[in-house]
Amino acid sequence: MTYTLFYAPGAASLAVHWMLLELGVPFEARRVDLDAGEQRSATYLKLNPQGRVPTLVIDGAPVRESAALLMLLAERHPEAGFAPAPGDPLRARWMEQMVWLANGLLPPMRDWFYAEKDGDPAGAEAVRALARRRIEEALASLDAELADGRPYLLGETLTTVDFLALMLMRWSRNMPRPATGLPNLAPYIQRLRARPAFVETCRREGLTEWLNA
Ligand SMILES: N[C@@H](CCC(=O)N[C@@H](CS)C(=O)NCC(=O)O)C(=O)O
Repeated sequence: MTYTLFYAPGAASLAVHWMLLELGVPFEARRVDLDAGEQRSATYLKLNPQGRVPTLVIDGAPVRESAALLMLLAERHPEAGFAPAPGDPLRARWMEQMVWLANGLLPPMRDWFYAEKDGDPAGAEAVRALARRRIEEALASLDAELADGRPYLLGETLTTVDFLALMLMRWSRNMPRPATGLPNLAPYIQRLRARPAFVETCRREGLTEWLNA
């Protein structure tokens, strides 16, 4: 079993990088310089035709999409318990949350950051306004889920939902209403950011913002 993660600091690869460290499995991490356009090099496009990170090469085969990678890693390492097993009553909610984060929160985040690049710069402000509304609604809904005092989004157990959600919450740090400003998300974020594997991920990626004091 070999893993090679193609990542960029703080990008959609962060959740996968963090999960690999939580799992404690050996892997190689290769940085992709997005500012230099390395994601569009012929070599990288062979691994990831969309020119995006993350890509995780598993035993020689490239796999893309952060949420899919988290779910796949949970399946490959069931002993870690980062996903409810088939038949577990929480399994449906886990799938629902993973797809909703990937489908409902990640796309408006992309729109917020890439409005000019992905679309017509003349319409970027309108795209960003809609993205902001969707992001704030999604963060409010995550905040409401934690209102019963549960430590993790699925309940008592840390799962891939938390890896994906925290990465997305981190992206809100310079937005008008960051996740850290919500009453139930604030302690949740503190708790997850204290995990040694998260701290180590930030150290390896050279991230100095959004750490616990
Ligand atoms: N749906 C993808 C999104 C990946 C994505 O948009 N990655 C960004 C960084 S956060 C990227 O590679 N951007 C470089 C570019 O678009 O040129 C996933 O979840 O893996």
